[in-house]
Order: sequence, then C-alpha cells, then structure tokens
Amino acid sequence: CPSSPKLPSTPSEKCGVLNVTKITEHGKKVRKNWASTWTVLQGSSLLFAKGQGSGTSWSYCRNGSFPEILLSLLSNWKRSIKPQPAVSYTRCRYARAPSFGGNQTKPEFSVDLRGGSVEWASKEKSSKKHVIELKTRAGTDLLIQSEIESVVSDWFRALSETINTHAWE
Ligand code: I3S
Repeated sequence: CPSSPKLPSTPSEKCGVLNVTKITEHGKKVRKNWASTWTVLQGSSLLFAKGQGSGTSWSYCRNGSFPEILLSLLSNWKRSIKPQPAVSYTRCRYARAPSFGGNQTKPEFSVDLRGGSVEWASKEKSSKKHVIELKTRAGTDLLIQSEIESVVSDWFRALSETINTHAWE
C-alpha cells in the first residue's frame, strides 16, 4: 500500500478500490453519492481518495509521466483516439495505484474508526450487493461496497478487527 506523507512511519494495513458513499454526516442524513474510492486502512483511520483506481492501464505514452499521459490521452481523444504519427508514442502500461504521497498529498477525507461499528447493510440501506455499513463515533456513516464478495468480506474483517483493537482508546 502507498503510505501517507503525514504518517511516514505507519505502514498501511490494507488498501484498495471500493465503492463508497456517505449516508450520514455529523448525525444528519446526506444524499448518497457512490464513488469509486481509493481506500487505505492505516492504524485506526480509514482514508479515502476519490476518483482514483488501482492496478494498471494501457495508454499511449510519450515520456511516461502521468500529466503527459493525461494530456496525450486528451489530445488523442480529440483526434479520434489514434495518436498522430508526427509525435512518437509508445503503447505503455502505467500504474494507476495512487499514493497520498504522489500528486495527492492528503486524503480527500478520513474517518476515525475508534468507537465505530461495522455491520452488513440491510436491503433498506442499499439495493447493491455486498455492502458494509460503517458507523463512526463522530456521526459520519458510510456504505462501502464492491462487486467482489471476497474483497468486501476481507474489508469487513479488517475493519472489525481494527475497531475491536482500538475499542478502549
Ligand atoms: O437509498 P437511495 O436514496 O434510494 O439510493 C439510491 C440513490 O441515491 C440514487 O441516486 P438518485 O436518488 O440521485 O437517483 C443512486 O443512483 C442509487 O445508487 C442509490 O441506491 P443504492 O441502492 O445503489 O445504494
């Protein structure tokens, strides 16, 4: 897992891409806004960075730096996908696993798991499959989901263990 510059000595215990939405913020119900979210479990905190995926993607690259790839993707799209032969492109694979230490210096939001709880969300909470409901002491409640059941089960276990470990703090 990529580590956070804010917590350089703390290795992250678990990370991955999950679908996440807040359902309650400071005790008040909020409208769902499901987003694919890079999620990192670090100590008793769960950190989120929206809009970032993991793994690798194919792209047309010039020098391989991420902003250049984005620019080249944009210009390629404008030129109807195929890159122009005048510029030399190579098809390359680049890592999409983001790091809070990369261009994103801090997580978009985070929750403190101490005093929180996790349970499998009821059908009333979401029509999706494999949904965890995470309630925090601060009154920010989240739904966490993946289409892959084993992924969600692993997160359920990790979150439960973390909450139990930090129960008395
Ligand atoms: O619990 P809800 O409000 O029925 O959740 C659904 C809505 O948030 C919906 O958005 P709009 O109300 O803006 O159309 C989402 O698109 C759905 O994904 C939400 O339901 P699920 O069951 O997917 O959590």
